[in-house]
Amino acid sequence: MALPSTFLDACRRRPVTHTPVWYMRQAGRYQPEYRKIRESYSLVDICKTPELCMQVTKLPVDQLGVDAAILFSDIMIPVGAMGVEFDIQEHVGPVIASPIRTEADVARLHTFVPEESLPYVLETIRLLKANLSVPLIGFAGAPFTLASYLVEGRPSRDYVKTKQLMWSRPDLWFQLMDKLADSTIPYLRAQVAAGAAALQIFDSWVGSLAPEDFRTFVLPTMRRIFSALADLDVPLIYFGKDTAELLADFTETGATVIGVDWKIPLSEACRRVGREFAVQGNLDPVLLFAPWSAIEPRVRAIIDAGLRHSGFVFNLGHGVTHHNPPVDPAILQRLTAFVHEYSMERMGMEVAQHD
Ligand code: 1CP
Repeated sequence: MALPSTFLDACRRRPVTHTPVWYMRQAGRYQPEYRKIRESYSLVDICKTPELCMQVTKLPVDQLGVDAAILFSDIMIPVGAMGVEFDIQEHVGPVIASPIRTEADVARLHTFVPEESLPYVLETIRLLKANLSVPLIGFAGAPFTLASYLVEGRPSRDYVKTKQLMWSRPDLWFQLMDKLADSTIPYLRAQVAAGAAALQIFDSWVGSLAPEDFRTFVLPTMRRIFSALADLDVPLIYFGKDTAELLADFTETGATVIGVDWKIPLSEACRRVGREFAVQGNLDPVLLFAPWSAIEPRVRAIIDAGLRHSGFVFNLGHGVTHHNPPVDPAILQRLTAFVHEYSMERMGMEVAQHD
């Protein structure tokens, strides 16, 4: 039988005794233990070594006391299984050997059988399932965000080539989106079959689109993906940065939990999303470099708004920022404890008022 989980309950908009919390990029460079492992292993090496990958995934759970783990992997891993050669470069991010821009490039992309092409990912999930005390979140990159790397060839600021392809060759654009969706669906289903208890789709850069373009060029594919996952009966989280003006459209994707970045007050995000969806967010990740006296009132405001909504998961508005000097892990530990204690106190006050 599945263990009780405040994270899963909150995602399903069920009553909880405290607000659950996890952090995007909770495993990574800010941790001295991760930096140490990275001296001997590349990111892809870690992903391909289940024992090590389990250890890296578990680290923040043991150290911070978060309510969920997220599989340690990268959105580019399944793209490699589609036949794309890439490298994750230090201080840059994913770099593609030959960017995907023509009909022939798109034709070369192939779907894959997760158990055959990415057995190590599924083995890691099975190990985690047996060794974790909290639910594991599986994930994938959304087609738009993956396409942004494939088409630009590397991280981009303005997505000129991506949008050019989208507007000049909508037929080819949809072929690319379809191929990415055709791989993403079985990949995410395989993660759940191996033991993932929730799924998050990272559409990190979709906020670069005007709402009209989101609806035309992205929404149909996202609907197809989420509807192909609906029968799994696990929470389906959809997250992107700079998406305040897209939140209402996000509710039409079939996701059940909407991720929110920090550029919109959580109360307003909840209003835009409506009561049928849980929300997740939304502390500015750069606040983790500020003194606690600056952090605490912002966290209280987020929790106060989240508790008025049905279904709330505390998170950052994007991943833990990689910077030198790095975020102090002790701050994340303190933040986690504070979210738990403050939310419990607030819920206790509400119960008392109703007595
Ligand atoms: O080598 C390293 O250690 C470099 C940093 C790093 C890490 C820790 C990269 C390169 N990927 C990862 C792991 C990773 N990537 C995780 C697991 C960690 C966790 O959350 O605990 C996850 C969920 C991702 C997903 C990912 N990769 C996203 C979506 C989330 C987000 O941050 O928006 C994206 C956009 C990527 C691409 C990518 N991979 C790595 C970097 C530095 C980037 C971003 C590059 C850019 O700015 O465009």
